[in-house]
Amino acid sequence: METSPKPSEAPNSKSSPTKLIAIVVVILIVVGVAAYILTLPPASTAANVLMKDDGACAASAAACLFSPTSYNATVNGPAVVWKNVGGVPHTATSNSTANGSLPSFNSNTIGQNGGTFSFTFTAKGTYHYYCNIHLWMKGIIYAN
Ligand SMILES: [Cu+2]
Repeated sequence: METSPKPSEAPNSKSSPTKLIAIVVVILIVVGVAAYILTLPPASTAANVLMKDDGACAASAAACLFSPTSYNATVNGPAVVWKNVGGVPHTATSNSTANGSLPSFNSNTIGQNGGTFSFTFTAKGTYHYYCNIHLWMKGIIYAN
């Protein structure tokens, strides 16, 4: 009876460092995977309209534009996705004066270097919109 615990202690004392190493390895793997996921670029969103600029967007600069200038959207989706591929922030803001009673939309500021905004058009019509930061940037969405 007294001798039986002694053999079981020996494997225990050997397995403790092994368990510790295993735990450390698991932690390292988890931390490594988490760091990898966190440093991945955001999933690329398929954009329909790109916001382009020359990095300055001086008043009335032709280099600042929505591309394409006009885009055909489908009512009730898929959503239209704007992507800012320029070097300064932009917005996609509906021109409620020109659009009358059509639903309005406003992206608020879309960050440069890849910021996106999506909007699903729910009513057929011609939507004029502009950048609220650079008022000379204008675009049209034809929702059908
Ligand atoms: Cu802009």
